[in-house]
Amino acid sequence: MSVLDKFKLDGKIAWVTGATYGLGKAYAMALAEAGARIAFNGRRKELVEEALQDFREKGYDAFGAVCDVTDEASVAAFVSAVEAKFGGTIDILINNAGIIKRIPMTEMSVAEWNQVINIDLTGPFICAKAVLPGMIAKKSGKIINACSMMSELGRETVSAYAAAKGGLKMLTKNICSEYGQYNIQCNAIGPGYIATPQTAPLRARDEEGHMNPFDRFIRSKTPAQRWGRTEDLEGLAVFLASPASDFINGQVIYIDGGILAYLGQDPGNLDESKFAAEEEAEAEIKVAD
Ligand code: NAP
Ligand code: GCO
Repeated sequence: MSVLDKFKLDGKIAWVTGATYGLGKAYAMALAEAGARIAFNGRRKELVEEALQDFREKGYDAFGAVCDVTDEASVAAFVSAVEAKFGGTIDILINNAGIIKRIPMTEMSVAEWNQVINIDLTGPFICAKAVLPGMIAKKSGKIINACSMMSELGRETVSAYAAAKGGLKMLTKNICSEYGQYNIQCNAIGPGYIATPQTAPLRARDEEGHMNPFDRFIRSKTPAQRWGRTEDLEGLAVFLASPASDFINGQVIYIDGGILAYLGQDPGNLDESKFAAEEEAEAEIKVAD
């Protein structure tokens, strides 16, 4: 097989969860372009229908349905429908569906915590569990999870999201450990800060048109000084779904424009009043010496 042929997905059945917009839709489009038949879901009927139309307009063989990844019975019905439509079991699963709630931990209700954990961590477990038997029988399969900077780092207000994405990193390693013997590879994509509806509030300008301080912060943390674009992630999705990555297993591959490599900081975001107090304390120490 030529090296370029190893990236082809011709005839494969790929399921991308939460692909009505955002990263999921970009992954699904990329997999379709590489030759896969696409199944996808979302929670809103009108958005599923719109996305289905977009796939079909490009001539892609696609199946979309309403299905919440936290509902095991609905996921089982979805998988059966995909198998009936395409006449085979699922070869590739991208566990993309996810939400975030930006709430200080001390103000977060258990219901809000549970909703994030259920969608971002339990959802991938439910979906992977639904496709693994078919992959084991076929002795071949690719599962790709949507990790995050928050699989490695914490930040204010995202405790449930960070706990879920950290857990998803370990679920990735565990699926690799448990099912690698069946030629199943489970890896994760760890996007940095990518411009999608999920991150739109972090870039929104204020009423006077001033740049969002978080936008400035992310640019200062990213050597490329820009947000990621959905197209920045398509190549890795195809690679991890394809035979070209057959001996890569249990890895999280970060696409973050260098954030995790860089000790960046925007001096403009620092609260200088704190330093004045520190300097005073330091002066006192010097006097004591
Ligand atoms: P997004 O713009 O909010 O899109 C999320 C997609 O998931 C939508 O299609 C949404 O449709 C669907 N979805 C949400 N909950 C669902 C559920 N319970 N069942 C089925 N579908 C569901 O998010 P995104 O920015 O594209 O992010 C995609 C994934 O990458 C997420 O897991 C996210 O955490 C992760 N990620 C994103 C970034 C980033 O910077 N954007 C960075 C790192 C990781 P409905 O709401 O209509 O169901
Ligand atoms: C946030 C963001 C992030 C990103 C992404 C980073 O509020 O900090 O939404 O969590 O979406 O997951 O990799």
